[in-house]
Amino acid sequence: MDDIAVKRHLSALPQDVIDAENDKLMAAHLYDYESLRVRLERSDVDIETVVRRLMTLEVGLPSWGMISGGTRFARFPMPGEPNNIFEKIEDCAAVHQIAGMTPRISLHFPWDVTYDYTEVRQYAEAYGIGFDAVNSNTFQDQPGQTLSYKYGSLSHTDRATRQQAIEHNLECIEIGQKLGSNALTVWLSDGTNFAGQAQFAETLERYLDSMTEIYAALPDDWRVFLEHKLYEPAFYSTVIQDWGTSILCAQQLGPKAQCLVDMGHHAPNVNIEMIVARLAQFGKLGGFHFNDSKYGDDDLDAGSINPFQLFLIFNELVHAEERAAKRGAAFDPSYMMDQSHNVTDPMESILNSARAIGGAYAKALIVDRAAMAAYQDANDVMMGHNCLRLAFETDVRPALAEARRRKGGAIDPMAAFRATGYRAEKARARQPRRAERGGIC
Ligand SMILES: [Mn+2]
Repeated sequence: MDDIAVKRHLSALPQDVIDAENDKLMAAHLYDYESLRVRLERSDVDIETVVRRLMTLEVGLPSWGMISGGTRFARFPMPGEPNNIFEKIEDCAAVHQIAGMTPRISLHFPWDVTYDYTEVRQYAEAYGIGFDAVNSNTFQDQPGQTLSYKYGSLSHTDRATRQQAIEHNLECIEIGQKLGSNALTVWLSDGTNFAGQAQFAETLERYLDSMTEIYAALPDDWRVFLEHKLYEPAFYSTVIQDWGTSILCAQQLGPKAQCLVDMGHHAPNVNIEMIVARLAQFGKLGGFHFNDSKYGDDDLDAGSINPFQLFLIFNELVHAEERAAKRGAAFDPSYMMDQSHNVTDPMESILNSARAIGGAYAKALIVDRAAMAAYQDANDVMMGHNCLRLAFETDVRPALAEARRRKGGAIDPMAAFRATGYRAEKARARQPRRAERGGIC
């Protein structure tokens, strides 16, 4: 097995504690890894190839997910939560040190507004952390804001309110440029609660006019992600309510506009993997917000409710990845998490989600695609289905653990994180947060 990558950055966690935890597990890990290697070899799958591809998987972390989330009823903060952007970056770096697959943080404005972005960038770079898409926020009014978003923002009936929302997005792009980000995510909460409140067509026209101005301000190497959401906070209609409206708008805006799929932003039982396939086929799959849900937009930990769905999504992503590679085409969706951690330590939830996302990717990588294609051509339904079932039922944890270990991370993420005593130390060192509202989008 390959050597561990050399560390070139500041460590948020004591590396010797992680290494000591790995030492304890190493004999068992080697045995499990060898068992999986032999098992995969029987299916002509090279475990080294799987591990190397797993090592390329990168998922951005939401800055708002580093603190306890909440519902519209309450938020219950925990001791040791980060109080500012620097502490959020430190937590992100700690997660990345253990998981080895979360090298970027996705900021949200104005929640993450600060006075010196050069300082923020340098601080993050010292930890080896970069910046994912910046997120604008026109779904709530900020202190001192001139015009209200109560009845909408980018699609508002009032030109001046739309202009204010446009300017906020332009400011987000400017901040993102200072940080070295290269994408803007726009989730629009605009919509209606009553039939007759607004005209669907005119509202969408106003949104497109606003987005055209934002699009024009994108630097050459930037993308804008349009994040659709079925409902909430509007409960009768939402302007960008599904992937259909999203792709129509992205196509109208131009090549830099792509669609972002948040797993929780669909009606229950919607075939999300099929949406992924459609968007990828037409070059409009821009990004992902991983999470899970049981009823609606629950923002639960990725893979905690329906791991099979997560696997099926990665099955489409791997298929799209390989399809694009064959044609020499680009396929580079931006993977991010968007979760609300209400009753767990946010860092532990993120570590578990990283494991679920990596596991889904690993299982998708071992699907026997040639066999599945042959079964599909022959209309052998059961055997085609079993190609997916066999991969899904395989315990790929040793491959995932090995990918983490080679990046200096932990064989057992949760055990290593708890062994560092990081949260308890931060509970002593950091100011306690007030129980103000949480933020999810
Ligand atoms: Mn989202």
